[in-house]
Amino acid sequence: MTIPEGFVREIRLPQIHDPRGDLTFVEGGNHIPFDIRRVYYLYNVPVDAERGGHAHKELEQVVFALSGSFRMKIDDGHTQSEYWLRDPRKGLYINRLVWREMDSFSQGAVCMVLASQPYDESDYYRSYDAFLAATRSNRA
Ligand code: T46
Repeated sequence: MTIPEGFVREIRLPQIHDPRGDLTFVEGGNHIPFDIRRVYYLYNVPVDAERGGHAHKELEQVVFALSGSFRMKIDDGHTQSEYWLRDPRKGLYINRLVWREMDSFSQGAVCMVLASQPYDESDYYRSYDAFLAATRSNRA
């Protein structure tokens, strides 16, 4: 996963490896560029499921594939890109005002998300047109 700086970027976590297996940790105030206010995870995801399909007004997040893999399609209102998450040491930081769609989940995939705010439905753009209008006025 090679990701340019901008609306998304890679967050790389430490890995402690020994014969018993691997250990990775996340420290608030160190590895994540915001105060972690919420953690949630997606699991039991059918392989043909599509999730996301929205953007956030203020929320920042870092998304990890703790197990298995999935694809994230990212759109900043100008450029589209896609990333495969498959390494539990590597997260995808997603800034505010970024449209995301997730699919191609492997069997048993687990997605963990660290978020900068508690859940708030009013923070969502679930309409792509409303998202595009917001990016245009934000970046004008
Ligand atoms: C994102 C991707 C990666 C809650 O009650 N609390 C929560 O913290 C979350 C995230 C969701 N919900 C409720 C809201 C909906 O009724 O759970 C339901 C499913 O949420 P949603 O359709 O938004 O789930 P995803 O998987 O499409 O999107 C989620 C996050 O919402 C989103 O911010 O980036 O995961």
